[in-house]
Amino acid sequence: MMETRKAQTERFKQETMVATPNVRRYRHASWVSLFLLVAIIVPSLYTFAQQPRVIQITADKDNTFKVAGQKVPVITVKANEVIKFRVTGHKGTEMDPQHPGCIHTFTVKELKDQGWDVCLKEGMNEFVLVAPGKPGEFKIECMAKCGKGHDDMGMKLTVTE
Ligand SMILES: [Cu+2]
Repeated sequence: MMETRKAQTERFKQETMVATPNVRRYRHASWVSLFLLVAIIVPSLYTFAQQPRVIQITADKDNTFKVAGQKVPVITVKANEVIKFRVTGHKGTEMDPQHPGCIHTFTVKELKDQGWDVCLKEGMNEFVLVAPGKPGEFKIECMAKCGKGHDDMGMKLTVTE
């Protein structure tokens, strides 16, 4: 028996109606996964871009601060810059009872209240500090009497615009 045009149309409608939701669901799913992918990647890129700069310093056993590649250690940072310090500490010749447990300290007198006063231990000391908001010259000093050379144990901190 020949299928009438009406019947054909009817059958087509039915097939389409059955097929459409699946396609829609599939399309929907791929948009969701694309969205999830973007939602995961974008924040991680953002976080990566926000990582603070790392500055490596040694607070050495001869009671000096050292920065690799610099004869006279100077640290230059931007105003309000967030810096991650990695300070390797080596015990000097004396321990200061005034600073129990600290082989040296990493101190900027004017910035003590902003966290720039860190007790250094033997080995790796990692800490994050925020540079002051205004340009200027500061001195990073050791406040723990660590033996010969302690009085000169310091390094320049330059804050630029
Ligand atoms: Cu010292």
